[in-house]
Amino acid sequence: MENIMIIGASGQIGSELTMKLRKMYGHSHVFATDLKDPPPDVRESGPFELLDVMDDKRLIHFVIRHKITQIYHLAAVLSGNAEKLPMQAWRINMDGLLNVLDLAKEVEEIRKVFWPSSIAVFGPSTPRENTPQLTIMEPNTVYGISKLAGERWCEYFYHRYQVDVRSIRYPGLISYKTEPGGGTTDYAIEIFFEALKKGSYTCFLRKDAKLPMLFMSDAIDATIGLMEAEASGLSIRSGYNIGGLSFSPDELAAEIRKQIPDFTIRYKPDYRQAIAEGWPRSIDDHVSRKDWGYQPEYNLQEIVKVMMEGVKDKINYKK
Ligand code: NAD
Ligand code: AKB
Repeated sequence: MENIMIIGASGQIGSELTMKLRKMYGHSHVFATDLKDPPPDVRESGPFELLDVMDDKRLIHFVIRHKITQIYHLAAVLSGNAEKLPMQAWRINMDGLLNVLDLAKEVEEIRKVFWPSSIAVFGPSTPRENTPQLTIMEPNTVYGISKLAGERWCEYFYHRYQVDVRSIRYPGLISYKTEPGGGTTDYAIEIFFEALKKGSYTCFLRKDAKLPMLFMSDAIDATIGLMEAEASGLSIRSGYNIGGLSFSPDELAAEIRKQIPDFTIRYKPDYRQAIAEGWPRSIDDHVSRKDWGYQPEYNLQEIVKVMMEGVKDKINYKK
C-alpha cells in the first residue's frame, strides 16, 4: 500500500496533482502539505497539514507518523519571483530539496521521490530550437541555477545512496484552477482571465517570445507516468526533457481572437523578457518518449478551447 506525501500541494501543479493521485490511490492515502491553505477540494477530500519543507524535524516526524512511501516535492520559488529575492529563492529551492533527498536516504520506507526541474536549467548558450536532452547548460537566472544544481543533487543521491528520485524539466504549464506562482510563462494563463474580463491584455513578454508550453493534464499524466515507470527503463536521473507545443504571445492572442474577435493585446516587456530570451523555444523529448512512453495530447486549439470554458466557469462569466 502506498502513502503519498505532496509538498507544495496548494500551488498550481500540486492542487491538481493531489486530486488525481487521490482518485488513483484512495483519498486517505494522499497527504497534502503546504505553507498556505489549499483550494477547498484538496482540503475537503483528504488529509492536509500546514508544513514548511525547511523544517527538517517536522518533516521526518510527518513521514514516520503517516508511513509515507512516496514524496512529490513541488515547493519552490519560480523564475520571476526568484529574481526579486535571489538568496531567499536559492535557500528555499536548494535546502528544501536537500531536506527531502536526505530524508529519503535515511527513511527506508520512502521508495520514490518526484522533484520537478524546468526548462530554466538551460541558458543563453544552449541551442534554442529542439533543445536536446544533453547539451550546454549555463543558466543565468537564480531559478535556473537552483534547478540545475537540484538536478545534479538528484543524480548524486541516486548513484551514491540509491535514492529512487525522478524528475521532469517542465515547460510552462497552462491551467485555470489555481493561480500560477510567479513565473515567466504565467502570461499564457493571465491572458485568458484578462481577455474574458476586460477584452484586452498587456503582455510582459515581447510578441515573438516563443516558449515551450504544456497543458496541465498532460503534465500531470507525464508526472504520474514517470513515477509509475519501471526503474530499470530510466536512463536519466537528472531531469527528463518534455515538450508539448511551442507558441509566442502573438500566436496565442490570434487563437484567442478566434473566440473573442475584439480581443486586443499590447506589449510592455519587463525583466521577464530577459529570462525568456535565455530559455529554449522548443524541446527535443525523444528520450522521454523512448524511456517511459511520454505522449502529450493537447494542441494549441484544444488548450484555448478548454481554457476559455474553464476560466468562464471560474470567474462566473456572463455575456
Ligand atoms: P506554485 O508557486 O504554484 O506552488 C508552489 C507551492 O509551494 C505554493 O503553494 C507554496 O505555498 C508552496 N511553498 C513554498 N515554499 C514552501 C515551503 N517552504 N514549504 C512548503 N511549501 C512551500 O508553483 P507550481 O507552478 O505549482 O510549481 C511546482 C513545482 O514545479 C516547482 O518546483 C516549480 O519550479 C516546478 N515547475 C513549474 C512550472 C509551471 O509552469 N508551473 C514549470 C516548470 C517547473
Ligand atoms: C516559470 O516560468 O518560472 C516556470 C518554469 C517554466 O519553470 N513556469
